[in-house]
Amino acid sequence: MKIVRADVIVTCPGRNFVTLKIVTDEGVYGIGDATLNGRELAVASYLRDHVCPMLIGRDPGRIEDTWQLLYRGAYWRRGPVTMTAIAAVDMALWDILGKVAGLPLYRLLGGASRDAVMVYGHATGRDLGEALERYAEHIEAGYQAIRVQCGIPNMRSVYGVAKSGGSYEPATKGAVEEQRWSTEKYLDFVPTLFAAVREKFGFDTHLLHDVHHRLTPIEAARLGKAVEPYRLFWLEDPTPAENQAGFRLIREHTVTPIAVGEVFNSIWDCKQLIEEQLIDYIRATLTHAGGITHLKRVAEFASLYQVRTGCHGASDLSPVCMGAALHFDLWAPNFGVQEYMGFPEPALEVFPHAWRFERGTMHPGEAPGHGVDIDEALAACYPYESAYLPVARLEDGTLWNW
Ligand code: KDG
Ligand code: MG
Repeated sequence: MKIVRADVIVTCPGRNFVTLKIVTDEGVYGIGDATLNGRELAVASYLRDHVCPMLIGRDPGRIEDTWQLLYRGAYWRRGPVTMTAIAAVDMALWDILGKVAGLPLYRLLGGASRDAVMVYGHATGRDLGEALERYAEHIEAGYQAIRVQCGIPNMRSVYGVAKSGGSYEPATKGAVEEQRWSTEKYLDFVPTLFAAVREKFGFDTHLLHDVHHRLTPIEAARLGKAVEPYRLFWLEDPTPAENQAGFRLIREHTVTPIAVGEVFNSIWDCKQLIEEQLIDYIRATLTHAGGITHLKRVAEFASLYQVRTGCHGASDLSPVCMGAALHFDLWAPNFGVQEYMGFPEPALEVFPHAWRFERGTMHPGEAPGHGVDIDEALAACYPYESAYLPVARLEDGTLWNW
């Protein structure tokens, strides 16, 4: 079997997605997600202009060799654009392998380690009352794990909260949105939020929260310590992770579990964090961290140190990533939880899928491969729309981590 075509499809059914479709001489094809939020066209070009021509004529079954070729062969290793492009190829090749074998991806990986995948949903409110209402709705829908984010008194905007009170989408069309941030106001308020959740709903649900890189290590340590009584499932991205050793400071002060890694693109981004057991959950995703071949390596390495997976699953990772991630989660022996934000309705139509949601858990389905397809004619009805992630500034105007 040989690869005869590799096409990049850019579409915006509610938000932008980049998809790679690899077609073989036997008519079997596979698809992979190549979406890098706010930088979509860079990956599309990397694939179209540099990677796709290299794939023509190759045996689609040589997945590992193709991964090594694209990683080592580029000479310029790692980085989000490169690793997202490699991930898309890898995902599409595993999809082809599953279709050829007539088996769902999770069975190729070694079979199911559990009956279904626990997912966490997002309860977000512009104020405490609204956040508690959304939390109650998630319990009603059967979620066992719920992330809570909430507007901060006297702060104009905050990460993770939709302005309209509907579902949250950070990318904005047109100009880059500037948000303001006050660490002091946030740290003063956020323990109140967790206290209110536990007081109203008890301790039966797993409670998660995303700090979104906003604190310094010592501030993160203070927060982790302050919220210990509310027994969080995890505190996510408490501080930027370029300096992996910085997490030692957090660990020295708190037993609140830490989750990191949605912006990571290779095992080298988390090597020290995992080896020194500075984190509890690794959040790297298939799409941004080199696909199934590489994330499997990360998960296996993490398992040696009792670090569990908690894959990023925001709505800017396409339904293709979601499908593949659910197979990965069903297999991974050290799985922790999977993020699930849902998708805009048109996106679900453009990407017909075998996965299903049932009362806080998901299953990838039994279709061969990863079980997600693309309706190209429908995708063409939603052309790309330029959109950017916001930036954050401190109240005095200093640019901060968004
Ligand atoms: O593109 C950026 C989003 O994926 C990110 O802001 C979402 O932090 C996020 C999360 O935990 O889902
Ligand atoms: Mg996050």
